[in-house]
Amino acid sequence: MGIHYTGNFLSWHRYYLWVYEQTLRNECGYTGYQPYWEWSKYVNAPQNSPLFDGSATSLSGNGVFIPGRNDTVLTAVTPSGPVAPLYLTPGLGGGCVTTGPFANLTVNLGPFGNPNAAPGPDGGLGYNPRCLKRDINPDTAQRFTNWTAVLSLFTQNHDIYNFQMNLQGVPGIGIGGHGGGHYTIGGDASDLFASPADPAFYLHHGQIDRMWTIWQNLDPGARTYQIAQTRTYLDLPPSPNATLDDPVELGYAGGEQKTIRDLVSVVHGDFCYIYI
Ligand SMILES: [Cu+2]
Repeated sequence: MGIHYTGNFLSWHRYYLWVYEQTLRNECGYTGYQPYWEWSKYVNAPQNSPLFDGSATSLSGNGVFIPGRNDTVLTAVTPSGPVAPLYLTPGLGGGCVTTGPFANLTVNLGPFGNPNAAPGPDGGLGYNPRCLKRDINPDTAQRFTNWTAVLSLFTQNHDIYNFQMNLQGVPGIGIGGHGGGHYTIGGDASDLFASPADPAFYLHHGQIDRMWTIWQNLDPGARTYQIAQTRTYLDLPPSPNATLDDPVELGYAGGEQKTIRDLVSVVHGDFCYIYI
């Protein structure tokens, strides 16, 4: 609960992605790069995109369609109280992923914090092997990740607080590109804790990281080392502002401890990459 709506949201996820990419290379013999998913490119029919069309070169297709489902209701509590709920229509799937390279992939963690699934054993933190589910949702994609919405992140946000709030979604107003991508894939990818079990998570967060990099590079002198927000989710409970010297760690997922300062630049710290 310390990596969303916090000062380390962008840096923590950048580091997590980088450790994943390093692991693919160093332990699995992968020689490529970590790609990203430009949401707006396939916003009208993400289920038919090269990422999700179920072909051999995709990240597998949609989940099996389950008819007759209700809207997903998203609620949030902010320091000034509960906000109006947001309603997302059901997507085009909802069941297990059965096509493409990740057909029959097993997800072990969760559900946890997934409005469409009851918590798993131990409140969602226990071992719970089951199929990977998706519910690809063009309606959610068009609402939150259309090209105008993506572009406005750069044209409307002149400090990191507003940028990262609008990217994550202002509670009660929207879910931003971050929530938009998670809920466009749906199923396990919209689970607060289990979403990295869907390999598409890494392309979604590659895009998040790309958005941050582009925003920083519009004014690198002023923006690269800008951070905002505190150390707790929406500052609940209240906590100090995050600082560049705050430690960043991935726990069981690996990697050594870093500071936010080590992670904010893609070329000046430990990293050496750009987005093209
Ligand atoms: Cu995310």
